[in-house]
Formats: sequence, C-alpha cells, structure tokens
Amino acid sequence: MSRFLTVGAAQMGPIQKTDSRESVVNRLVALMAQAKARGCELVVFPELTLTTFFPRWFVKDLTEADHWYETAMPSPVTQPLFDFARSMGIGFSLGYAELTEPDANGLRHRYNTQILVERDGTVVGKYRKVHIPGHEEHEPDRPFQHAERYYFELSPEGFHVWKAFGGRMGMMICNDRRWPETYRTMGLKGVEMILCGYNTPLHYAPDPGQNVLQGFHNSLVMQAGAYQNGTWVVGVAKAGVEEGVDSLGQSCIIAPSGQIVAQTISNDDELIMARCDLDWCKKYKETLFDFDRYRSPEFYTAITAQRGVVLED
Ligand code: CDT
Repeated sequence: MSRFLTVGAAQMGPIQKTDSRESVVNRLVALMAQAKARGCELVVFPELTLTTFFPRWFVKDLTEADHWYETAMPSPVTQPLFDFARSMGIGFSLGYAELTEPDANGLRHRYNTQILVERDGTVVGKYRKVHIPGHEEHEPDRPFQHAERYYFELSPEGFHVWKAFGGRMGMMICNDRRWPETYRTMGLKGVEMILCGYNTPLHYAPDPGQNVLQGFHNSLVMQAGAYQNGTWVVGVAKAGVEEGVDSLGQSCIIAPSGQIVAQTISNDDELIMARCDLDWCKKYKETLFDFDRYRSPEFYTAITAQRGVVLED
C-alpha cells in the first residue's frame, strides 16, 4: 500500500528589519503558487517566518518588542495566505511569534509558534516551541544576541500529533530538532511526518568551534530522528545574511530511512519538494523500531524523572 503526500519545503532567504510583513507575505504566496504548480499539497515555511529573527536584539522593556508578534492568526496581513490555501487547495505550515489575549489573570503570553493549515484554509494544529535556546539576560560580549528565553515562554501544551493530510502530522521548531525526546514523544503518538522551521546562525557564541559543524549537526539530528522513529521530517530554514548575521540554509526533506531525498542549494527563497509515501513509515515502525516489541520503558524512567545529569557513584 502507498499513501502519498507531496510536500514542499519553502526555504526563505533573509528578511531584514525594514521589510514589511506585506512584502514577506507576497514572497510566501509566490512560493505557495510555485508549490501548487509543481503538485505540492502542503508547503512548509520556516520558524518566525513573518519578520527578521528579532531575538538577536535586546530591548529593556519587552513591550517595545510587541510589534514583532502576531496577536491574531489569520490577521488582515496574513489573510492572503489562508485565501490562497482555500482557493488553490494547498495547505501550509507557518512559524510566527504569538502574543496572546490576556488570560484569566490579565496576563498576555509570548510563544514561538507554528501552525498547520489544511487545504480548505482551516487551522488544524498549533504547536508552541518546547526547547527554547539562548539566554534570558542581555549578554553584551556576544556579537549578536540569541535572547529567545527572554522573548518566549515555554509551551504549555508540549508535543502533539494531528490527523491531517491523510496521515499523522507533527510539528517542532528549530532547537527542538536537536533533542531526541522531541521525535520520540511524537513517535509514540504514531507520527508520520514532522514539520520543522528553523533559524540557525552559523556563529555559536558559547563555543565557536561548533560553527563549521552547523550543517553537519542539522542533518545529523533530523536524519537520526526520522530513522529512529520511522517518520518523514521536513526541515525548513530561514537562510542567508540577515541584519549581518549569517544563517544556515540546507533545508531538507528526510525519509523514514534517514536518507535526505531533497535539499536546498541556495541561501535564498527556494522551494524543494518530495512525493512522500507515508506508508514507508511502517517499514521502520513495524520492524527495527517496533516500539511495542522492542522498547524497554522500565529502564527509561530517568528521562522524565530528572532534567539534568545525576552522577552515579
Ligand atoms: N532558533 C533556534 O532555535 N536556533 C537555535 C540556535 C542555537 S542556540 C543559540 C538552533 O538550535 O538552531
């Protein structure tokens, strides 16, 4: 049996501070049109697609950054994406900064969010980032900030898998892809395709020795996660030199075998695609990675019982 889903990874080139959301949405619609013409049923965009990667700057008062966040989705400026999806019958997944309405205590929350939109323009899933990297405070010695932990709260919901596009779809955002728990949590929910947007600066201030390994680590983690859980993974970059910061491209679509079946070759807006057989997942889920038969969860309790390392004597 085969269950095909043709997916596009719509890598974005840089988005500068002065680029309007309207101009970005125009670029996204152009990529969606290209994806539709090439037969895609779903197109995946990067993390924080609508603006420049603003956590590279620090502001003393968080409300000064409110303009980087979306307070509604869709909104007047993002509505063309939903209209295009509905009229052309193509779904999409979009990352953005979310600022919520006040909760019962009058508090508004800030999340690094990704949504999944079906071919009829309805939002079928919303995921908020779990593994938030970087730092909470201003770190003046860095050439640029990575203050995601200042700008975003931890997801209150964690990982989820949605029945959509004829399969079981999951989402993760950027740094989530480096953590095996991300894939396994969704693997245990039967995930067949994980959609992931990322912004990965080539320079890693805490250990610049890792700079040259960014591309290697990017594919290493996503290929391993795909294979060990028998799932497709679609990794999509915001690439190139944005406000002086060079970020990794190398967006890729990875099969449940762990093989890369498509990869971008530029650091610009670029669409890659693959015709993905979701039934290919079974070849791994029902053999080597038959969780029910071969996992030993009784020996894994430390994974959820503790956060950091506890040394054994
Ligand atoms: N956006 C994001 O999560 N980026 C991180 C950068 C490394 S931590 C400063 C990543 O995992 O690619």
